Amino acid sequence: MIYVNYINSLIQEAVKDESKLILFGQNIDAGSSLSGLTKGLSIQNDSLIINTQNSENSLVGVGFGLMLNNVSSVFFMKQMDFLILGIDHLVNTYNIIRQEKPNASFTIFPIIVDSGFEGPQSALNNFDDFCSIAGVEGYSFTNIEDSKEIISEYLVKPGFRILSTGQRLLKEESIDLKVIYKARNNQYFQYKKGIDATVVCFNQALPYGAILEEHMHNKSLSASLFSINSHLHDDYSRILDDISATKRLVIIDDSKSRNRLSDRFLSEVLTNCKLEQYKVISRKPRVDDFYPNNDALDINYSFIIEEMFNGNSKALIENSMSINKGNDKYPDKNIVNATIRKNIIQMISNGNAAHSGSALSLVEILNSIFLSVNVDKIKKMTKDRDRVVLSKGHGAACLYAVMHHHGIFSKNEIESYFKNGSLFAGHASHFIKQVEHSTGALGHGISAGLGMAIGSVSKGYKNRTFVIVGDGELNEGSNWEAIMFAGHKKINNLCILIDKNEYSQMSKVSEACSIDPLYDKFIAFNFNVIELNDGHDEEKIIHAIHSSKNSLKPVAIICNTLKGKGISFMEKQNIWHYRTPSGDNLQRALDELKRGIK
Ligand SMILES: Cc1ncc(C[n+]2csc(CCOP(=O)(O)OP(=O)(O)O)c2C)c(N)n1
Ligand SMILES: [Mg+2]
Repeated sequence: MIYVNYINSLIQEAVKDESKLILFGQNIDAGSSLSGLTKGLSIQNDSLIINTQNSENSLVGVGFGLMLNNVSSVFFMKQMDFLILGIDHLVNTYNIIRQEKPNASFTIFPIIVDSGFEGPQSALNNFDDFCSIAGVEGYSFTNIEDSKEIISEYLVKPGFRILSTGQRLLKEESIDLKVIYKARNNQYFQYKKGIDATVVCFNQALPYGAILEEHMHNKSLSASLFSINSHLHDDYSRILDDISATKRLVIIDDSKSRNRLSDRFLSEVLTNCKLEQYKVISRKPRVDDFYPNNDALDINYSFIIEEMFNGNSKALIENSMSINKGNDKYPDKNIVNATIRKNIIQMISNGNAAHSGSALSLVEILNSIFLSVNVDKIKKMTKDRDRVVLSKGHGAACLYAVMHHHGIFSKNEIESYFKNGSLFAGHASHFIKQVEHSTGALGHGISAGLGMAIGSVSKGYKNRTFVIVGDGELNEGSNWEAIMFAGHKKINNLCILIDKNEYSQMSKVSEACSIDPLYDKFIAFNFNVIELNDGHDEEKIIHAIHSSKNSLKPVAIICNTLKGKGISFMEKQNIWHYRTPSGDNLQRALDELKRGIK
């Protein structure tokens, strides 16, 4: 069975008989994004399933509030990096209540996005860091047996914890390994007992450990195999005894944490055990980790075995990925918006990516901005350039295609979109020189743009900062803090453009959590507001940008747009938030666009 379906069945089982349990998160009714993790949940009459908006900080607070009111809940989250927004609650609110040992249960269940392509904001495979900052219990799992033990034990159990697994594993067939020992509180599991070496896996690395054990077995060597499931330190004496007997240790850790449990474990081993040989297979923490890499480790098993049994050096083996930084040729072309749309669709289709609808609604907004700014300064990245921050970073295909249209990126570069090793990742990435800011986790662009705008005022630059947000994105509370501050300080070189296409990830914004009346809200926050009924009318957008140049307050331009604009069967069809155009769909889209390209 595919692992995501298996985990889904465990969740179903764990919640079905619970009374007065609240399950919440974005689109959890529909399976929690498209992974299917929470699809088809059936619950008791007095329990609730609540589809929420994306506002992770507040929702973590809600979970703790429920707990304080003795109500149990599970918060399902699409990506672990979104939980960063909730870190304040994880540290502070939880600190207040952790001493009380509440009877209610609160579990956060995020997925670690470790399959690359998504962009720097999503490259957070740092579960150890999370648990160590906040001192919270965290468990990861990788296979049939440990998932079953952990989910059935902890999904609904008094107290608070985070449970997680990796996106890469979810897509694969479930791994079936026989457990021969389970440590107290599910801290770790043992899968094999051997005499020649001990293999200890951290984070989501067990599948590599199992392959290594198999390779050893084929060479008539036997290894003990352990996987550490808890991300907080524990008593490892049984593993230390095993290592003392085998005298050979391999540690495999596929996380990107800087504060790794495996480092602490190794120092404990080196203090307590006499080793003949050891190897640590992990990433050396470095800035490249935050490039949009696939987090899979590339392990040369024969080499490791050779080194373990015949090598001299006790070495750290680093796994590195190559990054394609693109080339610097910028063709100078004139392209109409239909061509920009054609490029977007081809980029998304070739990369097998998503977010067509989100990119298509942005075309005129972004193109109008680039038609209004000094592109040459952006190309050269002068200090006084106008700054363009695409806060809804999942619309990156449009940003890249528009910047290509303005001669900033080459065709080759944008064609590498969403391909392994390319910097042109699925979410806007500032590892590309002319992209102002990395976004993708929603709710970050306005505050970063506000800082840029204030910075310009302090330096005396005459430039403006443009931030483009989605309407669903405005559900994030962090936006409103920055909006309030900008209005209060009258930061008039900040211009926010809202792509108001009425849809969020899967539902309508008005259904998930309404942001209306948006015009009045911005007025109340001391902004000058311009609302455009047709957010695809370039002349009007450009006029709004120019006419607000001398505003004494920050500016908001509300653009009423169509999600999927320009391709008839994508317009207002939110399935194109995720679906990749291919085959007949692709052809139909390109045919429709061809008519607009003359
Ligand atoms: C902090 C955070 N929470 C949740 C998500 C998941 N997410 C990706 S796109 C999206 C919908 C955003 O809707 P909107 O801003 O209206 O953009 P649209 O796709 O409609 O252009 C959501 C919730 C995210 N990227 N970041
Ligand atoms: Mg929207």
